[in-house]
Amino acid sequence: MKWDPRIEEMPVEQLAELQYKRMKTLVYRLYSFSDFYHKRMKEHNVHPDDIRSLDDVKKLPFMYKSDLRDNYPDKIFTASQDELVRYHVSSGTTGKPTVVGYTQNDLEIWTTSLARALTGCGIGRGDVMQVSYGYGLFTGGLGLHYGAERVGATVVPTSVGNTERQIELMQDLRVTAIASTPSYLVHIGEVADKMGVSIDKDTDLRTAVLGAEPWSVQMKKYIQDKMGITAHNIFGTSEMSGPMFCDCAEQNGIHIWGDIAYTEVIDPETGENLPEGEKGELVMTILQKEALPMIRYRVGDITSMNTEVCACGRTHPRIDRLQGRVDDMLIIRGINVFPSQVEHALLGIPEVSGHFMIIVDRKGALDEMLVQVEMNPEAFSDKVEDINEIRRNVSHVLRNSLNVSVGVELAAPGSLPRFEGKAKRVIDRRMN
Ligand code: ADP
Ligand code: K
Ligand code: ZN
Repeated sequence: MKWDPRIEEMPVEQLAELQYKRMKTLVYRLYSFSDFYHKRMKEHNVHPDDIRSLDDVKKLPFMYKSDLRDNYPDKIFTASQDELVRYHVSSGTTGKPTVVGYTQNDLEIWTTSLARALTGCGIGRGDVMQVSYGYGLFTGGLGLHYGAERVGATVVPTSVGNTERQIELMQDLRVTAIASTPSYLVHIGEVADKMGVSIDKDTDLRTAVLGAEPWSVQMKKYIQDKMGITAHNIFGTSEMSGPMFCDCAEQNGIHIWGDIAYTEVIDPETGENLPEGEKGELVMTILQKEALPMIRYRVGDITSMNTEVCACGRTHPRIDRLQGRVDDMLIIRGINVFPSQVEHALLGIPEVSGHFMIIVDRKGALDEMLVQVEMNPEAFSDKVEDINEIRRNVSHVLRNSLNVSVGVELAAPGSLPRFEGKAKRVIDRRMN
């Protein structure tokens, strides 16, 4: 089933032609109307007239997450306040968040993209879809919510948390599909087991669209074989609008809608484009975005590209399951966390020092993050109440700045490792 077969099955040459036209329009528009892009293109000695084919896109400069942070909150926006209808906020690399904005048309394209994605997973009228992504500043909840309504599914907007209640509702409302992080779905399965409910046998849940964090083929197998749910892979970042691209019934790569986005995979060291099938850093240009345009955005995820027409008939390119990141971003329960954010937050607390370690592990299905931080010698005390008070404060500050709960352990001054050269502050035990 396809939401918009005319577009989704568009002949490859025609799709390339459309991409080229949109790229050209975008580049001219931004060269003329965006100070940021005008300057960036000038610095790289490229003029819109230099783009004479899709291949010439290589000549255009990259855009980075740091550009969004440096232009906080909205200096790169190309829509006026009158035209903006929504903001979402995501994590930056240094504790400063990045803000993305949407015009009505941007929301429409995002929703359309999800309508195609969900239809491709067989979700539509008659389905009851539980949206167990967080609703709020993150894009997952609201994005999937409107996408599911668009295809005519009945939405149960549970958001994340209160898992037992989610399982009761799943049964009572005969939920057939769910959107969540893969680890949260496995957690739901474990809680259900404890309640004596088998997701496979005692619920109607058959389809899941899972994303916001890397997940392995083994995890997919577990969800499909043990929980009896077809596990689709959905991908996107807030800079693109949010989750928007998904695999289809073939479950063999994520379709990136070519009329909406132009995809490249590059060598992260040299910036050179890599041949199809080779693994590298994902770079995306969103061809139709009004409020926050993105040309050659360095997404940071590692994947490879495949432009072969899919067995489902869709002609749009696919990317392979994402294999982690080129930078040090951690994803904790779907939430992006940079170690530099932790550092930034700790610097604001007088009782602790800048020496810290982050230990990430998985308790059951869920990520647990522990921050060990040294106390400052002046604040060091042997009174348990004092220590507990400081620890509570540190966890509170971290929770507020990272948007995710973390465990905190206070260490004695001088007790944590010191590093020569690049500090290795993260121990990630999740893949063991
Ligand atoms: P979201 O709100 O959808 O999590 P963010 O912009 O906060 O969007 O996070 C985007 C990042 O999340 C991606 O760059 C990627 O690292 C990770 N991510 C999202 N979906 C997937 C997926 N299906 N597989 C692996 N990683 C993913
Ligand atoms: K994420
Ligand atoms: Zn397909």
